[in-house]
Amino acid sequence: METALPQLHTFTVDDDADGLSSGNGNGIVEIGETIEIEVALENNTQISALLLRAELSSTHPEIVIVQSEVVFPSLPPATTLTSSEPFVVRIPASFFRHHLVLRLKVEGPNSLTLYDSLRIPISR
Ligand SMILES: [Ca+2]
Ligand SMILES: [Ca+2]
Repeated sequence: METALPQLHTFTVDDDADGLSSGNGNGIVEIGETIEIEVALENNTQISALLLRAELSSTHPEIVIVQSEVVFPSLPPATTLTSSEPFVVRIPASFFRHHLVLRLKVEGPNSLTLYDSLRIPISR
C-alpha cells in the first residue's frame, strides 16, 4: 500500500471570548487565557491521507490541554485542510516562560506519522 505524508501547513491561534477560547481577543496569547488552535495540514503526495487523528501535547506540566485530540476527514492529494474542531489550551497565570512549545502528532491508517511542534509566543 502506498503511504501518504501529511505535513503541517500553518496554525492559527484564537484568543477571543467565543467558542471554547476565553481571552481578550487582541490576537496576543497572554497568561490566564484559554486559546483555540487550528492546525492546517497539507498533503503533497499522490494519494489521499485517510482518517487523520491529530494529538497535541505539552512538555510544560502547568499547561492544561483542554482539547488534545482533533480529527480530519480524508485529505486528498495536493490540498490543505483545517480540522473541524480546534485544539483548546489553557495558559495559567503562573506560566512564566516567553514561549509555549506544543508537540503535534498526526497519524492515520495509510500515512506516515507526522511529528512537528508549534511555538507560540506568550505575553503577560
Ligand atoms: Ca474562539
Ligand atoms: Ca490576548
